[in-house]
This record gives sequence, C-alpha cells and structure tokens, in this order.
Amino acid sequence: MKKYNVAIAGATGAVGGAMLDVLARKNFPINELRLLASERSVGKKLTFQGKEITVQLLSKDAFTDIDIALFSAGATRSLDFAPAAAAAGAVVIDNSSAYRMDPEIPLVVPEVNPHAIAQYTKRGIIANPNCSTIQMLVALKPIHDKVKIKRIVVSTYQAVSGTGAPAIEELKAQVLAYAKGDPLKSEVYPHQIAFNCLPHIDSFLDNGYTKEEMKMVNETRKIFEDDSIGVTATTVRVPVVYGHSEAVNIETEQKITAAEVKELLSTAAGVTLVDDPANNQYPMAIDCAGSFETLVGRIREDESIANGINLWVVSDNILKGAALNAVQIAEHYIEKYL
Ligand code: NAP
Ligand code: 3JN
Repeated sequence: MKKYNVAIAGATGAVGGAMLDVLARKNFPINELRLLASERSVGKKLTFQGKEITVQLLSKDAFTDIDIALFSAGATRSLDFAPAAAAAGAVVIDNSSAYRMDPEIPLVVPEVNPHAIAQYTKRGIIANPNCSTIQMLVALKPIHDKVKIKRIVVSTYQAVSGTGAPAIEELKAQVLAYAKGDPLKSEVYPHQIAFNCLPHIDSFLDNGYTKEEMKMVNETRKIFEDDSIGVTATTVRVPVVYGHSEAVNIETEQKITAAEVKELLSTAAGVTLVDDPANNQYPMAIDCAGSFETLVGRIREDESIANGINLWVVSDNILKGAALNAVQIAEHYIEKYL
C-alpha cells in the first residue's frame, strides 16, 4: 500500500490532537508525519502510534515533500501558510473559515458532496465546513435527496470544547466555584457559562445574527449547491464539554413521513439512529464523545405545516465536526485523486 507524507499545522491544539488520534485510529497510510505549530511549541514532543515526533515551526518552507497538509491553526495562519503549502505540492485540507466561501475552493462533507473534492486542482486547497453545518448536513442529505428540503430552521446547543481548551477549563472552574459558593470568574465568555446558555457564538454581524449562524446558512447552500434553500439558525453555547446538539426543523417539497425518515436514516452513511423514546433512547451529547457517528433521533412530523419534519442531531464537534471530517476528505483524496 502506498504511504503518504502528512503535515498537521496546529498539531498541538485541540483539533490537531484529535487529528493525530483519528489518523492513528484509522491506521492512515503515513510515511512521514510532520507536526507544525507556533514558536511556543517548537521542540515539544508529541506521540503518534508509540513514536515521539518533535514539533517544528509552521513556516512557508515547512511543506517540502508533503502530500497532504491538514490545517487547524486558525484562519489567519491558513491565509498566511496554506497557499505556500499548496505551491510546494501538498493538497491542503483547511479546518478554518478562511476559504470556505471562496468559489474556487471546494467545501466538503464526504457523506454529502464528495464529488466537490475534484475542484481541489484550482487552488490546491479543500475547506472543511463548520462543525454545526457538518453534522446537520450528514443527517439531512438522505432526506434532501428524496424529497428536496425547501427550508431549515435550526437551533444549536454547542459544547464549550468548540471554543478550545481554555473554555473547558473555565466551565470546570465555574462549576467548582459555584459548588463551593465562591465568586465565578468569566474570561473566555462574556458571561457565566456554568448553569447558563449563551445565545452568542462568534461575533455579531450587522443583520443581528452571529457569524456562527451565518456560517450555517451560507455553508449549507454551498454544500447542497442550492442557493434557494432557506436556512435560519440560532446558535447557543451550553455548559457541555464535548458534543454539539441541534434541534432541526425542515420543510420539504414532497411529503415524507417520520417512519420514512427513520427508514432512510437507518442506512445513511455516518448516521446512527437512536430513536426509541418509549425506552428513553434519544441522542445525547454525553454518548457521542469519541464517536465517529452522527446520532439522530426524536424524528417526528411537524404537525403545524403540510410537509415538515423535526429531528434532534448530536455529534462530537471535535471529531466529525473537525478532525474526522478532514481525515475523511484526505481518504477520499488519496483514493480518487492521488
Ligand atoms: P487551539 O487548541 O487553540 O490550537 C491552536 C493551534 O494553532 C495550536 O497548535 C497552536 O500552536 C497553533 N497556532 C496558533 N497560533 C499560531 C501561530 N502564530 N503560528 C503557528 N501555529 C499557531 O485551537 P483549536 O480548538 O484546536 O482550533 C484551531 C482552529 O481549528 C480554529 O481556530 C478554527 O479555525 C478551527 N476549528 C474548526 C472547527 C470546525 O468547526 N470545523 C472547530 C474548532 C476549530 P501552539 O500550541 O504552539 O500555540
Ligand atoms: O464554537 C464552536 O463550537 C465551533 C468553533 C469554530 C471556530 C472557532 C474559531 C475559529 C471556527 C470555525 O471553524 O468556524 C473558527 C474559524 O476558523 O473561523
């Protein structure tokens, strides 16, 4: 089997660490693994499949002989270094929002639009969507193919790990302080996150929505290749460590029953149906942590309109929402294009 030289830009971060984990769990065919981060981490050692690898500086000349460069070092680093990696001959799979809406760059969820990967030749970069978009579209794609979705109304319940390690620490510290009756400190979020919900993810825009909400609108249209689909989102940060949950309401062109949706999703790629309310079985964030699957349940007809369905969709935001989706893109790329 052919093996590939892979670089991870942002290897010391939360998503970078999950990339190492996913590459190992999938036994990805790696020849050399090059780990890149900021000056702060140069010389640090990370372990991959029992071997220590020394972290090197993310720089424009760090990509010689690399076949695949996985980027998760933030949008600014992607803008600064991804073109150099592509020019050096690597295909870049970028986890940031830097290139997602660039018309020359494919935005890919392998279960949804793997054909778009072919467009990588234009710039040598493939974009990974936002975590909240990915899990929603994994669940909706089979329904969209069958009865065409006209409109999506989604509310998210997003885990603090989406903000990175300091946010996880802030939640834990606030829970401990609350239990002791001590004052709670908020540094990462503008308000207390413990025992609270913040309808505020990323910054606010002039239209009153947040950037996170508009990512869900615009990325859905690009991935479904349908600018007519109506999408409206409310994204909320909740005191959960891993796993984003979403209440998704859809209106379809043709009628589909809840039973038909369950049947469709029972065989859908990347989906596990967890829908047995009589036995208290439904998707929960605590059950998705570490899983490669998107869990879907609470499937029922929206009785307020002719053709409507409600679903509850849960997935590990760091895995399918970021690292796993990127590695799956890499798998498709080597299988079809390298
Ligand atoms: P994180 O834990 O803070 O890690 C950031 C990584 O970027 C670290 O490896 C860090 O290296 C590196 N980095 C930061 N500044 C750098 C610089 N100037 N030069 C080189 N490397 C630098 O963040 P994370 O949670 O892993 O998220 C990283 C990025 O992934 C986010 O900014 C976002 O763009 C993307 N992301 C996407 C999704 C999604 O929805 N698909 C979800 C989460 C995150 P040091 O350790 O040396 O500082
Ligand atoms: O907040 C979350 O749950 C997901 C966070 C995603 C994120 C965090 C920092 C920067 C992104 C993203 O992927 O959209 C970015 C970014 O690259 O803009």
